Order: sequence, then structure tokens, then C-alpha cells
Amino acid sequence: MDLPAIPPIEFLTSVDSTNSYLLQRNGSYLPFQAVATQSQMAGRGRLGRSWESTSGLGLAVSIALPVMAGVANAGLHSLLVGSAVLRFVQGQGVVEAQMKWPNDILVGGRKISGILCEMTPAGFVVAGIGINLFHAENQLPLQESTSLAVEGVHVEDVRRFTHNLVENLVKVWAAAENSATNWSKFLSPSIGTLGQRVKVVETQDHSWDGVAEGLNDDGHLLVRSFQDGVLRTVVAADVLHLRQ
Ligand code: BT5
Repeated sequence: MDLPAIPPIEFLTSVDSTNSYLLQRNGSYLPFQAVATQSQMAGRGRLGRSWESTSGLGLAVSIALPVMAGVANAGLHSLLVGSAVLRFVQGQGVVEAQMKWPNDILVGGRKISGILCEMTPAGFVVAGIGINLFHAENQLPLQESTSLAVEGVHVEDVRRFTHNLVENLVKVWAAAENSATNWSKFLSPSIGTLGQRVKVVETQDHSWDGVAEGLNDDGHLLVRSFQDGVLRTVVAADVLHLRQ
């Protein structure tokens, strides 16, 4: 399979948000153009949440990805990016890493990476990836977080690491393009949430428990409720893995 060469990655000393930085370009991108920093001062998560990456110990990278044919929503793109990041983190030696639907990479229940995909009007999706690299246990931003260092992986060269991460994403993009629209089949093996007992948090005041039984071709999670046995389609919510 011939893969496109990736454009040179722009490394910034510091920036508010790598996603915002790329989005400001208003659609003038080369495919797989990326920007990265170890000092992101106002990293954004989903739903107005934030991503902590001010310490210089993590990596924030955003990539302009060509919108996948037939995929209109950011959610499915986010799952595709998540599956690439999962494989990459596992390839670094963290074999027990898992993807929690929709966009967290966890190791033993602790978050090592988060993904934020934002659609642009010009046929690209800006995919933002935050990864904790060098934090020691006492430098982690949250109790439920971890880093590659804590998991025993030492990153020697951040630029090379970033390059390999982007290259890995290009490979997953090419494989996904070839798999047409059978997204459930393509993505399900990457999603650790499947088969788990979960709490679906719809709003602060409304949550329910069930078993995650599958994923549909729109990337939505199918959860069978414990309360009434109905299989519900979860489009947008936070999902917590319950202890078995
Ligand atoms: C995410 O949102 O996990 C998406 C994070 C995306 C960050 C990247 S960095 C490059 C690009 N530029 C940006 O501005 N953003 C992207 P969400 O699922 O909403 O999770 C946010 C939650 O993760 C926070 O509320 C915290 O609980 C937790 N969190 C924040 N920083 C963390 C960190 N460094 N490590 C682990 N967990 C963290």
C-alpha cells in the first residue's frame, strides 16, 4: 500500500491549543499536516472541558486529516483516531492499554491520552491528541491519569515520537479507507468498552447502567440497560466502566 509522505511537523515552543491553532487556518491544509508542542496553555477537551498539558511533560499534537469518505460526524473520526493512538501506545510497549468509548486511552483505568476531533468546513477534520509522556507518579495532573513514564516507557526523542505517531495515523487512515463503511467491524476490536458493564452519564442528573453490547456503523455505542433490558443507542454521553 502506497502511503502519502507526511508534511514536516511544525513544533511550537508554546501555544494556547494546537487544535485552535490549526482551526484558525480556515481550511488551508495539506493532508496530514500537523502541529505539536510540549507546552499547551489552554488545552481543550470535549464539552467545554480542559486538557492539562502546561507542564512540558506531555505532548499535544493536532493533525489535519482528510475527511473519511462517507463519514459526516466528528464522533466516528474520533474513534478512528482513537484506534490509531491505541495501537501506537500499545506498540510503545503498553500492551494493556484500552480504548474507552468514545475517546479515552486508558491503562488500568487511568487515562494516558485523550482525543478531540473537530470538523472544518473544508473537507478536513482537525484531530487533537494529548498524551502524557514524562510525568512521574507525583506529577500526574489527576489521580485517574497515567503517563508513558509511569507505565515504564521512556520516550527518547519527542520529535521522532510525534513523527511516528502521525505516520501511524496515516496508515490507519489508509486501512480505514479500504474498509469502506463497515465501521463496526473495523473499530470494534479496538474498543475495550465492548462487553463491559458501564454507567452511561447522559447529564449530571441522569445516568443509567447496562452492558455495552456493540457498536453500530455510525460509531454509536449499543448498551443494554440493566433496568429494563432494552438495547439503547448511545450517541453522545460519558461512559464509565464499572468494576466487574
Ligand atoms: C479529552 O476530552 O480527553 C480530549 C483531550 C484532547 C486534548 C488535545 S491536546 C491537542 C489538542 N489541542 C487541544 O486543545 N485539545 C487537543 P474529554 O473526554 O472531555 O476529557 C477531559 C477530561 O480529561 C478532563 O476533564 C480531566 O478529567 C481529564 N484530563 C485532563 N487533562 C488530562 C491529562 N493530561 N491526563 C489525563 N486526564 C486528563
